[in-house]
This record gives sequence, structure tokens and C-alpha cells, in this order.
Amino acid sequence: MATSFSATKVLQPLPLNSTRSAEKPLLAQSLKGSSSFLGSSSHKLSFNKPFSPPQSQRRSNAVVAVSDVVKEKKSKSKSSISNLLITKEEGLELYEDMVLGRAFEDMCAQMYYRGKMFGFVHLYNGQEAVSTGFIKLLKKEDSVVSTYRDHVHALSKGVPARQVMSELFGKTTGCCRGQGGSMHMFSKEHNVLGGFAFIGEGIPVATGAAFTSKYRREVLKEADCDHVTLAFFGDGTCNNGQFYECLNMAALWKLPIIFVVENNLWAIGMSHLRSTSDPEIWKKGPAFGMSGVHVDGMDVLKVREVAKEAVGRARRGEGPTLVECETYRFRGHSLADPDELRDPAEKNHYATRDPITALKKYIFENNLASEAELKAIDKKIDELVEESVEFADASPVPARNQLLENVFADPRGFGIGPDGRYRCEDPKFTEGTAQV
Ligand SMILES: Cc1ncc(C[n+]2csc(CCOP(=O)(O)OP(=O)(O)O)c2C)c(N)n1
Ligand SMILES: [Mg+2]
Repeated sequence: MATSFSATKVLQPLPLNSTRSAEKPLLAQSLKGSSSFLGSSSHKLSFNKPFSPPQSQRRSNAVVAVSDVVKEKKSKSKSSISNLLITKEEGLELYEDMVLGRAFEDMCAQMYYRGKMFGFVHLYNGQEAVSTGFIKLLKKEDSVVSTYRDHVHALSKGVPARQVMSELFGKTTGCCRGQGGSMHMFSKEHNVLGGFAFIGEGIPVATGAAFTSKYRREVLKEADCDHVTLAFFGDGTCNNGQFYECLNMAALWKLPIIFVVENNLWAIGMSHLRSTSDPEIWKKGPAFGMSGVHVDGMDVLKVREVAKEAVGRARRGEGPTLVECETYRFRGHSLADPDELRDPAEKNHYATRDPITALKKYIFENNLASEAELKAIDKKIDELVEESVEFADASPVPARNQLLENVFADPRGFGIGPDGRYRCEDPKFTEGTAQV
């Protein structure tokens, strides 16, 4: 839909014979970019200044609200049905997925503080429009690669809530049999190729998955193999070398991959604008010969329009896309983070842009569904999430001898002693011995 792209900034790769000299000097571009892009309040290191909405207003030419897109469409045609960005069924599917993500994460917070989960737990609240907007367009065979903030990506891709919750509880019924935990969601069946604790670690895995699809189609002649891969990662991760290496390879080999940057403006307590020379991440796509797109990541309909274009390009064999979704996390970096570094005014500003509220508004304004219908979805999801907790709680913990499974290709010599038994079966195993 042509109008939807008024909601975004899109850069196509430069033609081979063009040079940067035809453009504005890079430094000027970057300075201009940093003064007119992104809504973080701390880029001038003015942590205590009141949050200034003009930042986001100044870039509102590029990122407009869904309601504006709709208004624009309405003025061109009188048929309201054909103007809509989604059908009723699509609207309800998107709503349900976002509500599931939110309710699941809220429940995780409760369970974490009750001591049901171990290690770090990073929640996705506020970013739901990105996961839903992209993943709900995928086929089952398509792959998703996530980060440590991975529960909701797994849910959107169809991993049952009870399997994700059980994994968080470290139980055998979890999607990794309780061996992965919060940061390592994986499901072969759903082509969720992992959450990763090290930042940037998933990007080469995603690039490899995309290479596999291309190899199967072009070398093994599996003509129907048009699978695409989505790699999700954050703004802070874009300052990591693996990101650039993979952009290069993906563009070079025209891989069916979409690099989805969830720019929530912060990397733990480090402001994106303070740590990145050119904060407009989407511009890095054309530098490698691929399209770069910036989209309002608090608006699921705009994300979905951008995703359609990028997924279509990948499926047609026309190569990768770099999409920067500008979003915000509503909670601290992890549940162990007191979240005292971010300006409350900034947090309040983004709270007013809640992606679930925005979709609800769109649904009501366009008479796609009634309040009762949405409430029924809320209730269904609450029950589903409650059930996932009951299931996880009642599930068994793994046996001790599962500890080293899937850690080494052949655990003999590492985890298995000369008697053929797992060393971890020795009651003294957890006391820490140099032999293991
Ligand atoms: C290789 C590596 N270096 C450092 C860290 C520590 N670390 C954990 S999260 C994080 C910030 C990442 O921020 P971003 O990519 O913006 O993702 P977000 O948490 O905002 O989703 C860092 C530096 C890590 N996990 N891995
Ligand atoms: Mg971030």
C-alpha cells in the first residue's frame, strides 16, 4: 500500500556508479540526524531537564500516527472498508498476540519476584508491536532469531505459553526441557532458533539460517523453499562487529533475511544517542547495498506494512532489508534493574504511546470490533497465562543427569566418567571439582 510508506523513511541502496560525494557530508548528516531523530531525553546529557516532546514532534513528518494514515486514505476514497489497513480478523489476531505478550510478561514479573524463576529475566513490555507486526506475517517454516528479551518472540511464533512458562521455571516441559531458561528460548518445531545471552550472537545464526534457505532453493533446487529469517536485536547491539559482518554477507549473497532492530533508545543504562556516532541505524542498510527503513515501532499497523514489504522482498529472492523500529521498553532492562536512570518524563511520554492502546483505538474508530469482543480476548488470554503457570508449577524438574546433555557433542571425557556414568550423578558434583 503506497500510503503506508508515508509513515516511514526508506532508503534504497545507492547505484554502483554513485558516490557519497553527491550527498551532504557525512558529518553534517550525522549531526543533523542526532538533533532531529529519536525521542530520548538524555542525548544532550541533560538527565534532569524536563522531557521535551518537540523531539518526537520534529520527526513526526517521517513517523506519523496510524490515525493520520487512515485520515489520508479516507480523504482519497469514500469506501471506508477498502481504506482499512487490516480486516477484522487481522485486527483481532494482532490484538490477541499483543495482549498475550503483555499479559505473559506481567505474569513473569510476578513469578520472578515470587522466586519461581532463576537468573536474569528481561521483559518485552512496550515493544509488542514489533514482534506482532513482523512475526504474525510469517509462515511456520520461516525462522526467528531473538535475543535475551525473547519470550514474546517465541509466543508470537506459536510456541505455546505453557512451554515458554515451563522453560522459565526450569522444568522438563519447557521448550528446552528446562535447560535454557529465560534467555534461551528455542523450538525446532516452530523454527525459533534461539534467544542469546550475548548481544549480537544471534545475528550470524540468523544469517546462516537465511543462507540455508537460499542454498536449498538455488543449489539443491528445492523450488518451493522461499523461507525467510527474521533477526531481532537492539540498538546497543548495532555497535557490535557481528552486525556489520552479517549485513555485508547478507547483501553480498542477497540472503532472504530481515534485520529487525528494536531501537528502544537504551542499552541497559546507556542512551543510544550518547553511544552511537550516527544514531539513525536504518541508514546503515544502504551503505551495504540493502534497503534501510525506519518505522514507528509503537504502531503495529505501520510495522506490519513495512514487514510485508521486507518479507515479500526476501521471499522473492530480492535480498535483505534493515528495518529500524523505534520503540520503548516500559520496564527496566531486566527484572533486577531498578530503572532509575531513565527520565520519568521520557517514560511517561512513551507510556502515552502504548501500542496496545493505539491498536484498540484504531479498532474502535473503524468499527472493526466491539469493546465486548476485545474484553473476551483479554479474558481468554488471562486464563491461558494462568494455566501456563499452573502447568509449569506442576511440571517436574529435570533429573540431575540431564545437566550435561546437549552441552558437548560427545560428553564422554567431559561429563561422563570412566565408569560410563555421568559425573554429575556423583553427589559431590555440585561442590565443584576440577575433574569435571
Ligand atoms: C557481547 C556482550 N557484551 C555485553 C553484554 C552485556 N549486555 C547485556 S544487554 C546489553 C545492552 C544491549 O542493548 P540493546 O542491544 O539496545 O538491547 P535491549 O536490551 O535494549 O533490548 C549489554 C551491553 C552482553 N550480553 N554481550
Ligand atoms: Mg536497546
